Amino acid sequence: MHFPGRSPALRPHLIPMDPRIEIQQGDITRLQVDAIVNAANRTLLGGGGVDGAIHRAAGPRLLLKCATLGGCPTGEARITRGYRLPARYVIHTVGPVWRGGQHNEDVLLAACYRNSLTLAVQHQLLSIAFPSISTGAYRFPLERATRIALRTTNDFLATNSSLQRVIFVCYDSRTYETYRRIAALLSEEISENRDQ
Ligand code: AR6
Repeated sequence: MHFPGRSPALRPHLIPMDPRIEIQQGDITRLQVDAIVNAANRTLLGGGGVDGAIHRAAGPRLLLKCATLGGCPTGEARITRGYRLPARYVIHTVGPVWRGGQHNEDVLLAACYRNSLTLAVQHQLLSIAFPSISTGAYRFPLERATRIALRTTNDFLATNSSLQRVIFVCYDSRTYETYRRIAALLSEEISENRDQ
Protein backbone atom coordinates (compact mmCIF):
# COMPACT_ATOMS: atom_id res chain seq x y z
CA MET A 1 0.00 0.00 0.00
CA HIS A 2 1.26 3.50 -0.81
CA PHE A 3 1.07 6.33 1.74
CA PRO A 4 1.84 9.56 -0.13
CA GLY A 5 3.48 12.33 1.83
CA ARG A 6 4.65 10.19 4.72
CA SER A 7 8.30 9.60 5.40
CA PRO A 8 9.26 5.91 5.36
CA ALA A 9 9.81 5.95 9.12
CA LEU A 10 6.25 7.10 9.78
CA ARG A 11 4.60 4.85 7.21
CA PRO A 12 2.61 2.19 9.05
CA HIS A 13 3.27 -1.27 7.70
CA LEU A 14 -0.11 -2.92 7.71
CA ILE A 15 -0.06 -6.14 9.68
CA PRO A 16 -3.38 -7.87 9.01
CA MET A 17 -5.52 -9.32 11.73
CA ASP A 18 -5.03 -13.02 12.37
CA PRO A 19 -5.19 -14.68 8.93
CA ARG A 20 -7.56 -17.34 10.30
CA ILE A 21 -10.28 -14.63 10.45
CA GLU A 22 -12.51 -14.34 7.36
CA ILE A 23 -15.37 -11.97 6.61
CA GLN A 24 -18.09 -13.17 4.25
CA GLN A 25 -21.53 -12.01 3.19
CA GLY A 26 -24.25 -14.66 3.16
CA ASP A 27 -26.58 -16.97 5.07
CA ILE A 28 -24.90 -18.69 8.03
CA THR A 29 -27.27 -21.69 7.84
CA ARG A 30 -25.64 -22.79 4.58
CA LEU A 31 -22.10 -22.96 5.89
CA GLN A 32 -20.31 -26.28 6.06
CA VAL A 33 -18.20 -25.64 9.14
CA ASP A 34 -17.74 -27.47 12.43
CA ALA A 35 -19.98 -25.01 14.28
CA ILE A 36 -22.21 -22.04 13.55
CA VAL A 37 -23.04 -19.65 16.36
CA ASN A 38 -26.66 -18.73 17.05
CA ALA A 39 -27.61 -15.28 18.36
CA ALA A 40 -30.24 -16.72 20.69
CA ASN A 41 -32.24 -15.41 23.65
CA ARG A 42 -32.08 -16.58 27.26
CA THR A 43 -34.85 -19.15 26.83
CA LEU A 44 -32.98 -20.91 23.96
CA LEU A 45 -36.45 -21.70 22.62
CA GLY A 46 -36.08 -20.01 19.25
CA GLY A 47 -37.10 -16.63 17.91
CA GLY A 48 -36.75 -14.46 14.81
CA GLY A 49 -33.68 -13.31 12.88
CA VAL A 50 -30.76 -15.68 12.63
CA ASP A 51 -32.19 -17.78 15.50
CA GLY A 52 -35.36 -18.49 13.51
CA ALA A 53 -33.36 -19.26 10.36
CA ILE A 54 -31.12 -21.72 12.23
CA HIS A 55 -34.06 -23.55 13.83
CA ARG A 56 -35.90 -23.78 10.49
CA ALA A 57 -32.84 -25.19 8.75
CA ALA A 58 -31.86 -27.56 11.58
CA GLY A 59 -35.36 -29.03 11.95
CA PRO A 60 -37.50 -29.73 15.04
CA ARG A 61 -35.00 -31.89 16.90
CA LEU A 62 -32.91 -28.80 17.62
CA LEU A 63 -35.76 -27.17 19.55
CA LEU A 64 -36.44 -30.41 21.45
CA LYS A 65 -32.79 -30.50 22.52
CA CYS A 66 -32.70 -26.79 23.41
CA ALA A 67 -35.77 -27.27 25.63
CA THR A 68 -33.72 -29.60 27.83
CA LEU A 69 -30.93 -27.07 28.45
CA GLY A 70 -32.72 -24.82 30.94
CA GLY A 71 -31.93 -21.57 29.12
CA CYS A 72 -28.67 -19.63 29.06
CA PRO A 73 -27.63 -16.41 30.83
CA THR A 74 -26.58 -13.41 28.75
CA GLY A 75 -22.91 -13.65 27.71
CA GLU A 76 -22.71 -17.43 28.13
CA ALA A 77 -22.88 -20.18 25.47
CA ARG A 78 -24.23 -23.72 25.06
CA ILE A 79 -23.52 -26.32 22.40
CA THR A 80 -25.83 -28.75 20.57
CA ARG A 81 -25.61 -30.83 17.44
CA GLY A 82 -26.53 -29.20 14.13
CA TYR A 83 -29.12 -31.83 13.11
CA ARG A 84 -30.14 -31.09 9.49
CA LEU A 85 -27.70 -28.19 9.11
CA PRO A 86 -24.52 -28.64 7.09
CA ALA A 87 -22.70 -27.52 10.27
CA ARG A 88 -21.97 -30.31 12.77
CA TYR A 89 -22.71 -28.18 15.85
CA VAL A 90 -24.61 -25.08 16.86
CA ILE A 91 -23.17 -22.92 19.63
CA HIS A 92 -26.01 -20.90 21.14
CA THR A 93 -24.99 -17.65 22.80
CA VAL A 94 -27.10 -14.84 24.20
CA GLY A 95 -26.03 -11.32 23.36
CA PRO A 96 -26.96 -8.29 25.46
CA VAL A 97 -29.94 -6.11 24.58
CA TRP A 98 -28.60 -2.59 23.95
CA ARG A 99 -29.83 -0.29 26.72
CA GLY A 100 -27.66 2.77 26.09
CA GLY A 101 -24.21 1.33 26.84
CA GLN A 102 -24.11 1.73 30.62
CA HIS A 103 -25.40 -1.74 31.47
CA ASN A 104 -22.29 -3.83 30.85
CA GLU A 105 -23.26 -4.36 27.21
CA ASP A 106 -19.68 -4.26 25.86
CA VAL A 107 -18.37 -6.78 28.41
CA LEU A 108 -21.30 -9.13 27.84
CA LEU A 109 -20.93 -9.02 24.06
CA ALA A 110 -17.19 -9.78 24.31
CA ALA A 111 -18.06 -12.69 26.63
CA CYS A 112 -20.36 -14.14 23.93
CA TYR A 113 -17.46 -14.35 21.48
CA ARG A 114 -14.93 -15.61 24.05
CA ASN A 115 -17.26 -18.24 25.52
CA SER A 116 -18.30 -19.48 22.06
CA LEU A 117 -14.66 -19.78 20.96
CA THR A 118 -13.78 -21.56 24.21
CA LEU A 119 -16.57 -24.12 23.67
CA ALA A 120 -15.32 -24.72 20.13
CA VAL A 121 -11.80 -25.38 21.42
CA GLN A 122 -13.08 -27.66 24.19
CA HIS A 123 -14.85 -29.77 21.54
CA GLN A 124 -11.74 -29.85 19.33
CA LEU A 125 -13.51 -27.97 16.55
CA LEU A 126 -11.42 -26.44 13.79
CA SER A 127 -13.87 -24.02 12.13
CA ILE A 128 -16.57 -21.74 13.52
CA ALA A 129 -18.84 -19.12 11.97
CA PHE A 130 -20.41 -16.17 13.80
CA PRO A 131 -23.32 -13.91 12.86
CA SER A 132 -23.23 -10.30 14.02
CA ILE A 133 -24.50 -10.95 17.55
CA SER A 134 -26.90 -8.40 19.12
CA THR A 135 -26.96 -6.01 16.14
CA GLY A 136 -30.45 -6.99 14.91
CA ALA A 137 -33.41 -7.22 17.26
CA TYR A 138 -31.16 -6.39 20.24
CA ARG A 139 -30.11 -3.05 18.59
CA PHE A 140 -26.44 -2.97 19.67
CA PRO A 141 -24.75 -0.22 17.55
CA LEU A 142 -23.16 -1.99 14.60
CA GLU A 143 -19.70 -0.34 14.54
CA ARG A 144 -19.22 -0.77 18.25
CA ALA A 145 -20.31 -4.41 18.12
CA THR A 146 -18.05 -5.10 15.14
CA ARG A 147 -14.98 -3.75 16.96
CA ILE A 148 -15.78 -5.97 19.93
CA ALA A 149 -16.34 -9.05 17.73
CA LEU A 150 -13.12 -8.65 15.78
CA ARG A 151 -10.88 -7.55 18.63
CA THR A 152 -12.08 -10.23 21.05
CA THR A 153 -11.62 -12.93 18.41
CA ASN A 154 -8.22 -11.66 17.34
CA ASP A 155 -7.06 -11.59 20.98
CA PHE A 156 -8.42 -15.10 21.56
CA LEU A 157 -6.61 -16.49 18.52
CA ALA A 158 -3.34 -14.94 19.69
CA THR A 159 -3.28 -17.51 22.49
CA ASN A 160 -4.86 -20.43 20.60
CA SER A 161 -3.33 -22.53 17.85
CA SER A 162 -6.01 -25.21 17.42
CA LEU A 163 -8.77 -23.23 15.67
CA GLN A 164 -8.09 -22.93 11.95
CA ARG A 165 -10.95 -20.76 10.65
CA VAL A 166 -13.20 -18.15 12.21
CA ILE A 167 -15.73 -16.78 9.73
CA PHE A 168 -17.85 -13.69 10.33
CA VAL A 169 -20.97 -14.14 8.24
CA CYS A 170 -22.65 -10.84 7.44
CA TYR A 171 -26.21 -11.16 6.21
CA ASP A 172 -26.66 -7.69 4.72
CA SER A 173 -24.28 -5.43 2.84
CA ARG A 174 -24.22 -2.73 5.54
CA THR A 175 -22.94 -5.26 8.06
CA TYR A 176 -20.45 -6.68 5.55
CA GLU A 177 -19.03 -3.25 4.66
CA THR A 178 -18.77 -2.33 8.35
CA TYR A 179 -16.85 -5.52 9.17
CA ARG A 180 -14.44 -4.91 6.26
CA ARG A 181 -13.84 -1.31 7.30
CA ILE A 182 -13.37 -2.03 11.01
CA ALA A 183 -11.04 -4.97 10.23
CA ALA A 184 -8.83 -2.62 8.20
CA LEU A 185 -8.87 -0.01 10.99
CA LEU A 186 -8.00 -2.57 13.66
CA SER A 187 -5.12 -3.85 11.53
CA GLU A 188 -3.65 -0.35 11.51
CA GLU A 189 -4.09 -0.04 15.27
CA ILE A 190 -2.43 -3.41 15.83
CA SER A 191 0.58 -2.50 13.71
CA GLU A 192 0.92 0.92 15.37
CA ASN A 193 0.86 -0.69 18.83
CA ARG A 194 3.53 -3.15 17.77
CA ASP A 195 5.73 -0.28 16.59
CA GLN A 196 5.56 1.51 19.95
N1 AR6 B 1 -27.24 -15.65 8.47
C1 AR6 B 1 -26.42 -14.72 9.01
N2 AR6 B 1 -26.84 -13.63 9.66
C2 AR6 B 1 -28.19 -13.46 9.77
C3 AR6 B 1 -29.14 -14.37 9.25
C4 AR6 B 1 -28.60 -15.51 8.58
N3 AR6 B 1 -29.40 -16.45 8.06
N4 AR6 B 1 -30.38 -13.91 9.53
C5 AR6 B 1 -30.23 -12.74 10.17
N5 AR6 B 1 -28.92 -12.46 10.33
P1 AR6 B 1 -30.72 -10.99 15.14
P2 AR6 B 1 -29.83 -10.29 17.87
C6 AR6 B 1 -28.27 -11.29 10.94
O1 AR6 B 1 -31.90 -10.10 15.27
O2 AR6 B 1 -29.76 -8.84 17.54
C7 AR6 B 1 -34.00 -13.43 17.92
O3 AR6 B 1 -35.40 -13.34 17.91
C8 AR6 B 1 -29.07 -10.03 11.12
O4 AR6 B 1 -29.18 -9.33 9.87
O5 AR6 B 1 -30.91 -12.32 14.53
O6 AR6 B 1 -28.71 -10.91 18.66
C9 AR6 B 1 -33.47 -14.19 19.12
O7 AR6 B 1 -34.34 -15.23 19.52
C10 AR6 B 1 -28.18 -9.28 12.11
O8 AR6 B 1 -27.09 -8.67 11.41
O9 AR6 B 1 -30.00 -11.26 16.58
C11 AR6 B 1 -33.36 -13.12 20.17
O10 AR6 B 1 -34.61 -12.90 20.81
C12 AR6 B 1 -27.63 -10.39 12.99
O11 AR6 B 1 -27.90 -11.62 12.27
C13 AR6 B 1 -32.99 -11.88 19.37
O12 AR6 B 1 -33.48 -12.11 18.04
C14 AR6 B 1 -28.24 -10.49 14.37
O13 AR6 B 1 -29.62 -10.17 14.32
C15 AR6 B 1 -31.48 -11.72 19.28
O14 AR6 B 1 -31.20 -10.49 18.65
